[in-house]
Amino acid sequence: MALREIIILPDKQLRLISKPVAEVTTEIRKLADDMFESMYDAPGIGLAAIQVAEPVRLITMDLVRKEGNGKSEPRAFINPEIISASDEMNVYEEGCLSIPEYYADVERPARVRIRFTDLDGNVKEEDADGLFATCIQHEIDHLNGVLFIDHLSMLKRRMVVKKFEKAAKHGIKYV
Ligand code: K2U
Ligand code: ZN
Repeated sequence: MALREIIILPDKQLRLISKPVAEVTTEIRKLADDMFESMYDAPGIGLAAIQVAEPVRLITMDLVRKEGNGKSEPRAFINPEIISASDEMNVYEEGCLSIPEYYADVERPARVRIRFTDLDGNVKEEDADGLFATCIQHEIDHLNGVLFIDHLSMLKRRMVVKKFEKAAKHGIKYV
C-alpha cells in the first residue's frame, strides 16, 4: 500500500470524466489499496480515484471506521451506476477532501439503488440510504467531474473557486 497525494481544487483533473474499468486487474486492486490508505490517512469516509489523479471509475468507502473504535468496513465500488433514486430528498452538510475546510448543505435523493462491480469481479445491486446514499452520490459525482459545490448557488460556487484559485496562485498548500 502507498499513500497517494489527494489533488485539490482548482486542479483541472477534478473535472475529467473517469473511464470505465474494463477488468479487475492486479493494478486496479493495488490502486484500491492505495486509495484506502490515502482515505484513512486524510481522514475521509469516501474517495474517488480521480482524487488521487487516476481517472478510472473506482470508489473506496468506509462508513464504519472511526478513530480508535477498532472497527472498519472497507468497501470498493467499480463502475458504479445509480439505477434509481427516490423522489424524497435529504440535506446533508458535505465536505470534500479535494476542497478542504469548506462545508455546505447539499440536497440529494434520500435513497438510491446502485449497480457496481466489486473487487472480486462480481456485479451487484444494492439499496443505499442515509450517509451511504449521500456518500455514494458524492463519489459518483467525482467520477463524472462534478463537485459538491456544483450543487450550490453560482455565487457560492464562484466564491469557493476564487478562494482556492487565489490560494493556489500564492502556493498555499493544504496539509
Ligand atoms: O469525496 C470526498 O472528498 C470524500 C468525502 C466523502 C463525503 C462527502 C460528503 C458527505 C459524506 C462523505 C470525505 O470523506 S470528506 C469528510 C466528510 C466526512 C463526513 C461528512 C462530511 C465530510
Ligand atoms: Zn469529494
